[in-house]
Amino acid sequence: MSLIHLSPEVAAALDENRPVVALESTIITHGLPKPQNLDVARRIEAAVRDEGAVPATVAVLEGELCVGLSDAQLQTLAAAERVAKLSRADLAVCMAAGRTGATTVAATMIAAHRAGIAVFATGGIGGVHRGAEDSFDVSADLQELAQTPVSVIAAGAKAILDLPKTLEVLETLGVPVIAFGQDALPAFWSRSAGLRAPLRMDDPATIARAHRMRGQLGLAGGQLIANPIPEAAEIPRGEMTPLIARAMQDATAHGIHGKDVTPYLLQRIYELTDGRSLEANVALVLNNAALGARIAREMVSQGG
Ligand code: PSU
Ligand code: MN
Repeated sequence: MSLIHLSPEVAAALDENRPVVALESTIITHGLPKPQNLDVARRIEAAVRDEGAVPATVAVLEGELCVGLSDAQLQTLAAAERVAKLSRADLAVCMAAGRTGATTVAATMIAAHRAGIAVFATGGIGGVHRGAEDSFDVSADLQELAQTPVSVIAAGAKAILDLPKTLEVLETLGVPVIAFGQDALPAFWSRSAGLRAPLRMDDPATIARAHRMRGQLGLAGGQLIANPIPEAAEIPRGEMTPLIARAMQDATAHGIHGKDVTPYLLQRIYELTDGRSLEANVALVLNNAALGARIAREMVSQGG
């Protein structure tokens, strides 16, 4: 019996060497408010299809590691309460116990790679949290990018993180951080973090070639493609800064820590922006899904 359950559509696409883009599920269960999360999950899949690739949303459903979900499975997951948030440390435990869990960037990369999928689109990755010098809160996503050969398209890392420290750790780990089409590092809701990205690329073909070349060189790990949010949907950095500070104070006041930090901050910022952060989040993730599909198409046409 296979460890991974591919949906029929994803299995056929991989079999016929057609482009596939992996998608995570923590964004559905922990990153977006209900009930909008189901609609957004469907739209992300549609954005991948519109650019000519097959979406493969990843989740653990009653112990089965699924790559590609049916609409019924997507509905179940979006409506579920108290779903586990799975990273490298707890993926196998959830499967062994027969439970249901949503995959973070790290766990989605692991599943995608095992399934033979090289491209994965999401909203934002985890990173080094502010105050990490005291809390040691550094997302396992960074270490995963260093060891699993999947190209991840994200809108940069959120400003709830310490972005300079996140860049430093990624550099130490040997992960290329590539801004798409601009010099500045994107900062999720904003197009610029006010920092220069270490690398820049302007077309999907070069990104696909660089991914392949890492493999040919025997380099472990993937690439982080930082794709700026579309201009029309951007919330300027100056507007976000005080709201983020406020959300972080609230997190501290409520004793939020560990895995709960990122979901708490996202929910609090959603409230503090009267929902505007959600619109921005949706726009950027759709944009990333479309770019992921273009990169996946290039990988196929370059011969895997
Ligand atoms: N960024 C978002 N939305 C999210 C996440 C990040 O904009 O939902 C999720 C991703 O699944 C990411 C995880 O892998 O949060 C990082 O969590 P932590 O900081 O606990 O590693
Ligand atoms: Mn953490």
